[in-house]
Amino acid sequence: MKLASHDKSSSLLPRRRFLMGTAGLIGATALPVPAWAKGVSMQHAAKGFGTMSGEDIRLDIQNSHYSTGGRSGHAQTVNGSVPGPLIRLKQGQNVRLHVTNHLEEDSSIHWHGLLLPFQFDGVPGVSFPGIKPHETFTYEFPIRQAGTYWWHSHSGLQEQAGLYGPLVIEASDGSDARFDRDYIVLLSEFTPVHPHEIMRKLKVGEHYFNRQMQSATDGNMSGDERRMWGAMRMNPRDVSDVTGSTYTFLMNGHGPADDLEYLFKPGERVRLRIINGSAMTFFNMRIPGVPMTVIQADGQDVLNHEVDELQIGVAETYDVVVTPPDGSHALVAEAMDRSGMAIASLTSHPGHKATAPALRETPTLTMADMGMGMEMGAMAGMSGMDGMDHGAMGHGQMGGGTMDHSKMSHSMRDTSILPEDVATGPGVDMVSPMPVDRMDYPGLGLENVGHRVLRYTDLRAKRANPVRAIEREIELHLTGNMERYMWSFDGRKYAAVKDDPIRFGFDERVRVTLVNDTMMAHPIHLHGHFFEIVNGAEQTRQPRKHTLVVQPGGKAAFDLTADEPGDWAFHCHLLYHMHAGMMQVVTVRPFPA
Ligand SMILES: [Cu+2]
Repeated sequence: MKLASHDKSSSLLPRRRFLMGTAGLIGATALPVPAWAKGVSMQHAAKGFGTMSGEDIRLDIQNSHYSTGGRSGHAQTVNGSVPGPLIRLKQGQNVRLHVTNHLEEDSSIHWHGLLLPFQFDGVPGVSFPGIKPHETFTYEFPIRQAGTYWWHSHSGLQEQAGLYGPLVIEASDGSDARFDRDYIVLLSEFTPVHPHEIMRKLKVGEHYFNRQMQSATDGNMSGDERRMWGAMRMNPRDVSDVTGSTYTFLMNGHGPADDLEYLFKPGERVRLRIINGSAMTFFNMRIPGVPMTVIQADGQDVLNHEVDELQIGVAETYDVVVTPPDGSHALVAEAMDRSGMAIASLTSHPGHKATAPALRETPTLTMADMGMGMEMGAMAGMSGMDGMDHGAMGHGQMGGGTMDHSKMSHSMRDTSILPEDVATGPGVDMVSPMPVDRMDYPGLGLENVGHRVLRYTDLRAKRANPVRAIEREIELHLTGNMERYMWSFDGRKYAAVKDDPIRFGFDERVRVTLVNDTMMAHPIHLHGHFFEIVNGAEQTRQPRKHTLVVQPGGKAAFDLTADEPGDWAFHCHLLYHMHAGMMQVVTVRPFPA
């Protein structure tokens, strides 16, 4: 056992050695020690990342140790850092990525948002067998696109442990040179709790991580409202599955205590490539006093749109351009449930730290989040009413009528209203009685913040899409049992549908409508394609995305030209939802199969 070199107190050495030896002995005989902890001296992970470029890139996956702000624990790293390296490529080049797995378990890397042959997409069990311990797999493909993307493990819960990093592809037309600075803002979480322990706790107790619950004697709800939520066995503060009580929120691998700094000179145009590489957290991104011009969504150019704040779902990316005035500005990524934030200083004065804004109040779910969009008019006086989107409300039932709580509770459990092909059973404990399109919803807690917030309905593709008529429409339900932590598509968890993929004919044009029968937002990601989200724009201007957030109790649609043959993963990008079964395989091949 090698002692840390900074420990100069020689009198402590013998005792230290003795204690460590004993601990090792006990560990080996009495406790199930994970393979990575057995006599391995783990490297301490670097925070932040280096850059890898060129045609041959080597990536080494290994166990490490990470700490920030008084929390520390096990991490899994690529090339020794959290996040792993920035992979910076050029549109039109070829790349070979040689990935060596030094773990004692299978691993993989998936290139999130990239168009490529499906056998190099990196999803074990779908596109390839995975990378066995101590083996190397070489991914090889041409780079057909440009923009901001990321990469992450698609094995188990390794992504939560640190196996993720940014991926940027420079456009071949030279357009990336129009900015003075080009920065990555990669958002994620660190947890000292092992990811498998988080999964176990989510299974045994729904509210284990949520310390913001309104109890019956707490908060400002009326007795009537409390009885209503109680009758539905739901809680309006049930916003996130895992919160800041467990997570430290990171920006480029740095916690709030690490004082991350982005430098600029006054007058410069600064591009921020915002990537939500977290496992479970939606973030509200803002720079108080500095407007942001959105120029890209999910790596695809959009028409310039200026906002003061945007909510970014897990696995999404947004590129924004800012021209900050002289001074130090807080670059704030507040967790959607307001349980913490990732933060850095965007400053023209090196070493000068920006003042962090206070966390805002935890937002509260509304009836719209329960799929009662059209009935909200009857809910006058309910908690959260002030923040509601009145545009989405029906106007026929306004007027403060009495509401029948038992009837409402019953309608949310009424699985008979689901289409026949949705499996019902213990995996489905809620349905949305009246799901409405919520594409104009800015995200939970941002309905009434008093400044401009990005909505999906603001996005317009910069390059026009080819005009294609819809040939087929399908509807999929996002289903779950919150208390048992079961998540699925159409009531069937992934293991049960492996042999029954969603089939698209090659080049088929399909409209897919996703109906969210749960009270959580799900960021739904399709591998290997871009779809166009149906956001009210004319078809040629519908923005192309790889991930679509379907708001609670709402529905959302995308148009897809299925022109990438192969088997592709299609799943919720909340890591523990995917792990619990909210995943499917999409197969694209010539008909008849
Ligand atoms: Cu989900």
